[in-house]
Amino acid sequence: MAEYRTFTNDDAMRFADEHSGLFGDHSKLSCEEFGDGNLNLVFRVSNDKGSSLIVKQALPYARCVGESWPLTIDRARIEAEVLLKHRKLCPEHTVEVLHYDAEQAAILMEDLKDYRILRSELIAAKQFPHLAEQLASYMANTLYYSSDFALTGPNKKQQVGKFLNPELCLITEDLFFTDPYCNHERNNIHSGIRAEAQQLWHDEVLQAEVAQLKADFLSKPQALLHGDLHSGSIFINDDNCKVIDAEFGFYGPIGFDVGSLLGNLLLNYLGHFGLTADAAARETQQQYLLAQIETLWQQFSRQFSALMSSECREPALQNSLYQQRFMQQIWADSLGYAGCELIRRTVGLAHVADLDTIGDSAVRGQCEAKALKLGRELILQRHSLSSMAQMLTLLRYQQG
Ligand code: SR1
Ligand code: MG
Repeated sequence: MAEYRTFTNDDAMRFADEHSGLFGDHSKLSCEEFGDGNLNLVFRVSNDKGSSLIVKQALPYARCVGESWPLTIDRARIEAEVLLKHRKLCPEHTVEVLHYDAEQAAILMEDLKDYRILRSELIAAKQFPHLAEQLASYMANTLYYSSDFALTGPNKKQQVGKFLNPELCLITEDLFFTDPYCNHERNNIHSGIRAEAQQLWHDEVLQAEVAQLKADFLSKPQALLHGDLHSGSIFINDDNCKVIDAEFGFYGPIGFDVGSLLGNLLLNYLGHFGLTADAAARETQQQYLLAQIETLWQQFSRQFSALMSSECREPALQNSLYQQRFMQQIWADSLGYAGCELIRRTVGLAHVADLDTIGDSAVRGQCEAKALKLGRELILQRHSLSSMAQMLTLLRYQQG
């Protein structure tokens, strides 16, 4: 295929057939487009023997808004290259990319058909015993091995250059750190929390802290981030989980990935006040989520610290006091970015189903108000909350 054109089902089948040995007989293929994300086309191509692959194509605009929001199709390159890199660093928990075509901005990848999207599963109050350990391992490996602790100075700078992702970073810069704190037309505010949302626009103390977090996002290239590590970017089953959708990847602050994930687990925790009517079932699910949140940080910080102390090749960075300070900084950043995620998913352009699918409008408003309040406290208190136990105490105290 030559010039870029938006794939039809036939194009996707041809693409999958050409670039994999999986199918054999082209005439027996079928295809459906089932993308429901914000940006891309996603096709499943199957044969009559039950084999299937995924074709993902970047559209030249943001799908959720339309052609009035043009967007580079080079994001498919970033996505393919981040996934290939992360798969080298953590093969167990990264989806496999089989082929990438720059011209068509299309990626051929494995179909995780034995897996489900984590967000939908958590909304349905499902539990996965290894969730926190597996995601902690994914983050520790991908973030440590792409950082200054593992790479030489020249190699790291070359990697930073390769993964510059200005257009998608700008989306995050706007949606995460700017829109929720002003009366922006892109915001999407439920009528039940209009007053709480308006308070954000005049909260200069909060805005100063968000400015610091944004400045760090702009200028702290610590590691190759996934860049959009929410529960819709994770496929899971009882045995394993795999991360997908890395088009927002770039070199940024490590706490951004950790905080995005923590923020989404917290959104789900708050959502269950409206999603799960039965008090005992709700309590069980929320306890499960809190245990996962605790384990996620414990395991991530333990693994990342162990890697720093045993693998670091750069003499100056081997200093153990410096390494402790580095972990404390990741912790505070993670809380701050988790707080931003809670706020932007509640009043910004891109919401989450954990809150949006709460049927009772008044209850939804209460859950969203809790998300704004918790988000604000996490941002403001990120340097004084010195442990996960303290963070969980804040959460329980606020909801009590
Ligand atoms: C216009 S893109 C909106 C959001 O969807 C993506 O998944 C990112 O989270 C982005 O902020
Ligand atoms: Mg995505």
